[in-house]
Amino acid sequence: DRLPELLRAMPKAELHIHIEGSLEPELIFQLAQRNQVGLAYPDVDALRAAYAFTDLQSFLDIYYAGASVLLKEEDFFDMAMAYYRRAQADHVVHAEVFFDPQTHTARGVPFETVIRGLTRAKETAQRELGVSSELILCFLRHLSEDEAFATLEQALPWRDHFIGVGLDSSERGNPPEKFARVFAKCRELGLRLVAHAGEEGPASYIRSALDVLHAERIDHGVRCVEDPALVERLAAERVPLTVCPLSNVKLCVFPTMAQHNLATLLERGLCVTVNSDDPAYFGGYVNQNYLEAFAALPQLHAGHAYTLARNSLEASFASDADKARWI
Ligand code: ES4
Ligand code: ZN
Repeated sequence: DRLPELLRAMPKAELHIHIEGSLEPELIFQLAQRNQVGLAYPDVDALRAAYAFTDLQSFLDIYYAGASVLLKEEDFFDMAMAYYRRAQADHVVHAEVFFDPQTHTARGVPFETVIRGLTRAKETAQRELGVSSELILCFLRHLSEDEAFATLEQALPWRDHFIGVGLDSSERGNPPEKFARVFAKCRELGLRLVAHAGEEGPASYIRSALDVLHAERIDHGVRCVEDPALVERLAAERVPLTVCPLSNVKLCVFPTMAQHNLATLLERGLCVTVNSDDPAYFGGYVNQNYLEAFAALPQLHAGHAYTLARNSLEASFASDADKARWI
């Protein structure tokens, strides 16, 4: 069976990766030592043993704790370079990388430190690894819209360093409507717009992300199947869904990979992509997501592999010239 080799080797884009979720336990301990930050776990094995999640919130608690070791520009650079090396190994030609500035500014780390480290890594990855990428600033939806506006204000001097904004963190009880005004402002500024919706939250959050926020892509979106008219619309408008199979299983959105709806979404004609979300926490980088999904879902064949890879390149915010080179 040559399908695994095809999945590994085909050129692809990754459109849903939280850079703080690429922080491996070994690097967490290395940075904790370098920065003299205390951790609640004695060693790498104890930390990894805590990666048993029951839902999104149980993951986010440990994800924000892991990010506490990031203090200096070099830390953000080292974290992102480790991701870019893994992405290159998985034949990722283009990545659109989420970052959560509020997780850092809330701890007294200046926005400038975060963006300088990530930008330097982005440029180094292009130059030394041939991996192109863009940065997407995510607002934390468990915080207020005023706090999102304050973050946007801090980011504006760095406007040319990120291509768009997203919305992440605790979905339930934090609907897209809460961020309508800040997304409207970002839209006026010409920023590209994406939002997490329909991961743990209902299909109605996907509708609001489209109609209220004007999101161009939906991150996750797997709960769209609960609303057949919405599925029709997503297909007709070719709204990309950035699906993260291993994430969905680790956070108990689906009990097992065999029960994941990836094949169903493809069958309904949706522009689905496969992504890693938080690879250090969920059991693998993007190729592992392709491999495990295809291994568990017998309906998926080589044709679906090509479709998923082509979708990822097409749904990216890369230039038409770059897309023409890749597709
Ligand atoms: C996230 Cl899986 C997921 N969902 C929402 N927000 C996030 N931030 C990092 N990973
Ligand atoms: Zn995510």
